[in-house]
Amino acid sequence: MPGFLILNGPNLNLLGTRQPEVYGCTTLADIEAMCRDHGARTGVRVEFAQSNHEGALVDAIHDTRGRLDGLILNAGAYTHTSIALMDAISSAEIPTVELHLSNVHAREAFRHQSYIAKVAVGVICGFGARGYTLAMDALQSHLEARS
Ligand code: CA2
Repeated sequence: MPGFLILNGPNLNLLGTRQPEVYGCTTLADIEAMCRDHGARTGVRVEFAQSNHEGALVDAIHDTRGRLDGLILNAGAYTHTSIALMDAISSAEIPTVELHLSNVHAREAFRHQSYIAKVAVGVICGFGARGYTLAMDALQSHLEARS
């Protein structure tokens, strides 16, 4: 059974509590439950984590190396700034899907830049919480096509 880390960056612990017009009403705990449920139905072992700290996210990415099969990363604002996260993905050699709740391309210009996309298999954005399970399916298909 493949194992995926679903990793969430800064401020995503606040989901469902503020700015529902941008990020929806679903909490991160709800999303974790949806992903675990989806994993149980589709045969994927799910690890789920969130941190507000760039170094902790780097550590979590390193820890996937040789242990897990894929990474789904909503790096939050670090998406647009973090060469460290980009390098961590490259060094862990983990197939990665970049994920965003909102359609970052329809928002401010500074959200159009992504360091994660440069090392990702693909990007899913704009589908709200549903994007997490879409990303799981996309990553699973990618791994099946590769093997
Ligand atoms: O759309 C996404 O998923 C983002 O990764 C969310 C980040 C943003 O910086 C990215 O450009 C796009 C921000 C997450 C902030 O989360 C909050 C949740 C509730 C209330 C306030 C912020």
